[in-house]
Amino acid sequence: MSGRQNVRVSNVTQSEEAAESGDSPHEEPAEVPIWAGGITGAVALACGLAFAELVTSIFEWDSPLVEVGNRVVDLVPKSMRDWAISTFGTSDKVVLLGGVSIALLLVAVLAGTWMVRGNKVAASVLIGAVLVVGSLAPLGRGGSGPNSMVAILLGGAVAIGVMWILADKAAPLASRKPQNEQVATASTPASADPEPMIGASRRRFLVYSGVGAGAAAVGAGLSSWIRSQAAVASERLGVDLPQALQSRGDVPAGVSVGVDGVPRFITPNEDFYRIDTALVTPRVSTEDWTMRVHGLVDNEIVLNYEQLLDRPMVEADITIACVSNEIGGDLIGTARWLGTRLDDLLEEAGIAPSADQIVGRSVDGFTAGFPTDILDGRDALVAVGMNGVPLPVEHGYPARLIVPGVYGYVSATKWLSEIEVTTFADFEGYWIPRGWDAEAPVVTMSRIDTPKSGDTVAAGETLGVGGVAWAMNRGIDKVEVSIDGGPWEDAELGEHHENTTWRQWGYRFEPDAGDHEIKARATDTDGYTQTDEQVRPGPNAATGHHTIRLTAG
Ligand SMILES: Nc1nc2c(c(=O)[nH]1)N[C@H]1C(S)=C(S)[C@@H](COP(=O)(O)O)O[C@H]1N2
Ligand SMILES: [Mo]
Repeated sequence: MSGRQNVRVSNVTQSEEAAESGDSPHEEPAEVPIWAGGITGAVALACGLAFAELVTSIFEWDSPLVEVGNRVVDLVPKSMRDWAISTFGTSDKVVLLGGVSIALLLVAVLAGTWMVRGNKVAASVLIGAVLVVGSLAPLGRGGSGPNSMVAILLGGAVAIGVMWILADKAAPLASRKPQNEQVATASTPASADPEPMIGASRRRFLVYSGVGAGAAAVGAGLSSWIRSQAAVASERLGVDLPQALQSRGDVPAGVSVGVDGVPRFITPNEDFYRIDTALVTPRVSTEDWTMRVHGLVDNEIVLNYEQLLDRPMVEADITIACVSNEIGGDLIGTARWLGTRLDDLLEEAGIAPSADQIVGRSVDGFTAGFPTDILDGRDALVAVGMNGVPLPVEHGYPARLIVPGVYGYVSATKWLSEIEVTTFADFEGYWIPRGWDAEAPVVTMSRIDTPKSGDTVAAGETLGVGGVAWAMNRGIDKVEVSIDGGPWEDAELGEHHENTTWRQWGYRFEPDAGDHEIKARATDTDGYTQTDEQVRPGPNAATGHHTIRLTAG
């Protein structure tokens, strides 16, 4: 250490060095190289822009860059605007945003260079001026106005912060490499040479710059992804669904059993249960969407969204349910689905005789398969509509499978991208290796929706007990109720609608004062009555009678 200091002091004073290297002796003795200033400015700008874009994309505000670009368009003379449109055509937006970005980059490089060379005041004034002008640009022209202003100022703050950090890391780069050979020959250890120290500083500066640039890239990528998600939601609002060949007409009023507290026969979309393996709901634009029917088929079929909508459409009221529903649980819902018939589509494809499984594959990698012989004429659909609107994004927009009579995990693939005809021996759907049965017909079940377990009701007054029962694709024949372990009594049933839907039931009685236990059980049209054996879900659906306890007082 002392050796090196001796060398520096005795041999390499800074003025000597400057003179030897031919620089003007009147200049600042050591300056941070210009490239470091450029990088500082560019990285700071990228971080600031990415931050502003990210914030605005999260809050669904307009992009500040686009807002500023729009203001530029407002300000330039019409003749220039016309010239730009005629010259650049549909790329005029890209050229405009590119122009704004390049202008910002030049300013940032200049500010960065001043900053690293110690002209912090000049750099701050320059950045401040650009921020004031930029943040005023979105005001008063519709768009996100004040929100964009806030975003630009926040982005500016981030840019300034990054610039300070990088300027700080750039400062050591000002140390000069000694010019005279004496240093190298001064028999000092290599580590005493300032050159490696500059190398280390340079590396540190570049690492910080790289981290900043990486963060900016991640932020920019994230914000553009968020915007594309929002774009799918708004695209969906513009979808015009075709009419079904035959309209079903309204669900008859008689399906309702008229007991308060029993859920609506058709479940509103916003109340419909949801089961997704994906952490983030896939957003699939119809622009990029196709569905391929392949595997053990004679003819592969590939459909885009338009071609799918051009196919004959049918409407069907179908209840779907989740196998992991607990007794009394609410993982079940009924909707009026609009879609094209799966059996017709597969007939066009031509299923090979060796096939025994139809697998739906989702864009998110989820798969679900059911036996080919399920397609016995029932209304299995490639669905595009749910209760009169395009499938909600969470329920599989733009297309999903709906197959009455089997649980969702083996059939109801959302964000459908492929239908593969295969065999059970060759392929297992997503949940099968995870311990669930490969075949999963819906188990006959009933649920008491009202009253709720633990309720207190009026003694001696008529109490409406009610709920739903389901045995999809067979249909419900009977629901019975047992009070306090007494005999099974027939409940009243809502009008039969379709075998593919649940059925409402109700039972009225006058409870005596005291505690009561109410059980329900359903019988399907095959004559099967729900077993009392209590089994939790897995590897197939739960069984047992839903039982509630209440107090009359
Ligand atoms: N892509 C995909 N499709 C899927 C699932 C899933 O996790 N991912 N879950 C399935 C299960 S287990 C059920 S019960 C139904 C639920 O459909 P819903 O969320 O529209 O109610 O979707 C099925 N389709
Ligand atoms: Mo499920």
